[in-house]
Amino acid sequence: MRNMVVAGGQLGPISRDETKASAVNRMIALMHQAASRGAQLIVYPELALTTFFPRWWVENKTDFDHMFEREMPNKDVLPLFEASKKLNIAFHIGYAELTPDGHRYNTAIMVNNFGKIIGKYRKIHLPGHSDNQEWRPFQHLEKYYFEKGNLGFPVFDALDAKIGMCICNDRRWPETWRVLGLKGAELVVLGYNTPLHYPLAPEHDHLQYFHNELSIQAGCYQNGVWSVAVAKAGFEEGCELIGGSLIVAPTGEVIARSQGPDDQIIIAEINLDRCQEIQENIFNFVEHRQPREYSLLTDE
Ligand code: CDT
Repeated sequence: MRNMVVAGGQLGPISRDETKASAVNRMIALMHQAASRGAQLIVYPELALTTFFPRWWVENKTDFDHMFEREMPNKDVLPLFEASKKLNIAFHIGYAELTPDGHRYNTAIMVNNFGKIIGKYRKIHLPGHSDNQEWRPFQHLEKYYFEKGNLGFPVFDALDAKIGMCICNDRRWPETWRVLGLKGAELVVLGYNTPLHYPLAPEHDHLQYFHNELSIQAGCYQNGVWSVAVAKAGFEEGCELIGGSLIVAPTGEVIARSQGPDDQIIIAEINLDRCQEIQENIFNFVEHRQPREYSLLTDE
């Protein structure tokens, strides 16, 4: 048995004027809770250092450059790296990345318990729009603020596991999970900021929690992987974000779920060898996949 204790560090809302140092302090408090319960890994949300700024249009996107990180770690985030070393716990965190040559990405990194960045992902499925749509109660301008990620869907060795990464909207796409599954992932970590209200189809608002669980449970089952999926939740700058952070087994069963929209941890002991129950049977890719019939999936 390859057992591992994993945690999700769900965050409540982050206001527009909250400092990154304050957000980091909140995450350190959650890290202490998780470590005291034996966690080896804690997963934080997408864009965990700031409010979800793509909800605002500005004529010049550089007006929001202060929401981006130019290096990692930097002075605001260093205390989180130091806490992780002291507490002997790895972590995953999402943030807005501004590269030295001026590219902007919605990024997540995995940091081991020695404070070393061992995995990085830049979000590929960017939802929303790139123009100012004033009819909306709030914007969803990820296509304006970010470029599509250029690192593929990574799976890397860490904590004696094969860990895959994706971010928020990626979790709704079966292709994300299948690529991670084909690369041998055993645990998929992800964070999200999901508004309860979907202006394009408000008749689906009551289904937001359901669609979150449905996507993650299906992704886990159909690829025989574990997942820790973590929200930034609650009423943030006039926009209600769903909570419902989850830990899901390779069978698709939910084994931990957050309660309410505030800062809190979810935690579970998982057995990575249980991936084989699915990967060697119903979804044995070598035995049963028919990739020649799937070429339409990758044709432009
Ligand atoms: N952050 C993010 O990707 N949120 C999207 C909202 C979809 S509606 C534009 C999500 O898939 O949850």
